[in-house]
Amino acid sequence: MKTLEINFDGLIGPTHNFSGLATGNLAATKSKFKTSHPKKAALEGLAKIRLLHQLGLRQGFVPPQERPDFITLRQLGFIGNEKAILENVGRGNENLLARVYSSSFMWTANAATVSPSADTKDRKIHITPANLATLPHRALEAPATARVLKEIFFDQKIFQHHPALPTDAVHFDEGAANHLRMCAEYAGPGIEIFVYGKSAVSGVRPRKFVSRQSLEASQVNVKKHKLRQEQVICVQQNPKVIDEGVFHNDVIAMNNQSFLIFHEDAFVGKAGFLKELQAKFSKFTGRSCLIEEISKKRLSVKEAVKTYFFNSQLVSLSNGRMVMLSPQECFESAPARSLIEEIVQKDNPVQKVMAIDLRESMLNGGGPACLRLRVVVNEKELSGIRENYLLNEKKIRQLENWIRKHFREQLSFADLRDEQLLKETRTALDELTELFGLGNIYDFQI
Ligand code: SUG
Repeated sequence: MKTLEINFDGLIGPTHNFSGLATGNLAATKSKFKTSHPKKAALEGLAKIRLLHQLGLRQGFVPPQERPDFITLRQLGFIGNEKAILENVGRGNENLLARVYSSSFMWTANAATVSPSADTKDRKIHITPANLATLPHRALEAPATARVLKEIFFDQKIFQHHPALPTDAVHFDEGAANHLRMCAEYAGPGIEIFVYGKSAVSGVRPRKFVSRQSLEASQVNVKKHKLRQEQVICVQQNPKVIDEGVFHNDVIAMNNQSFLIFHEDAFVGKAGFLKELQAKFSKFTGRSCLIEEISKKRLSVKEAVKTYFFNSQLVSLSNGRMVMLSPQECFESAPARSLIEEIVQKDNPVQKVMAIDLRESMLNGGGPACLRLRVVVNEKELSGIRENYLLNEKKIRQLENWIRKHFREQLSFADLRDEQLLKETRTALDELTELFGLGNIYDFQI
């Protein structure tokens, strides 16, 4: 039976803006209050989807969440009609206004952790939405994410949906951005690597910025996903690199199948980790994995954060070779560019590196790999995914027209107070729901 990886990209929402909400994310902090360009942003995201589709990969999408988030505002005690609520929030609380308008759901690498059936004891695909408990604007996403994932992966005989972990100052979970799966082929067993930044109770941790993933959260995911300990590695991300702006593991390491590329400063206890990985990998796959370690001489952590080299999206083509989709910014940096040239020449599965222009997402600290959630399924399991959320050329064109029709060219922070923006956003989401038959994923009524 054929097994494939489907990338579910988050659609960039009509309220995409720069509010500097993500402490420890240097790009987002630098972009605070810049004018954003929602239409350009969404079209850039869609261009990546189209490219992957044209490369022969299966593509799905996760629709934007409703913004502003009135559910949260009402929970916080705002009453009255929506216009009055918005006026109240807009007058007194800029930070809250920014939070409920954030389009951060677009980075679906943070939507959930997914374990394919080849790894789990009950042979189901396990999905845990991330609680994103570290940052308030991201924590808002979890309930709607859980809902849409259940809608997309509807067949509960195939997909085991878990609730997001409790928000309890112990279990901080940022989803697939801190999860790597090494396998010889998608159909076979994998080694699942859970990268955490701190233990909530003991051990070293960053000094300047927060760590977003806790060991305790990763351990619960391992248990709930019914993974075998022999197929799991929990490794700590180096707190020093978190303090340099590496807020997720996917800013310092990437992988696809048996190929891992990582920065020499990415992990605590690197030698032990690599030894364990090779041992577990060969035990379960009968092969060895291919590891490319990038020295800081080759690429400093600072340059890695600036270019998002490690957030390149590494995908397999039908010929078994790989393509690396790297942020445009890598091609504008001498060290990242020469690294790319070297990777293409070296003896490894990468056939080609392509530049991806995602400037608007990058300004908020999100590169090509941040925008997608990987889901490995075989042909039978594919039938448990709602077709409406899978893309083809026609649907990509429909999405393009939808973006062109509804999204603003630009948005400044002051525009978030504009009641008209709320109306436009509602109309856009309503049309998307109709166009794609998305089911009952939004609470609002037009
Ligand atoms: O959580 N930025 C996101 C970027 C997430 C990138 N994802 C991965 N690396 N997988 C974050 O830091 C900025 C929003 C603002 O400030 O307006 C933001 O949330």
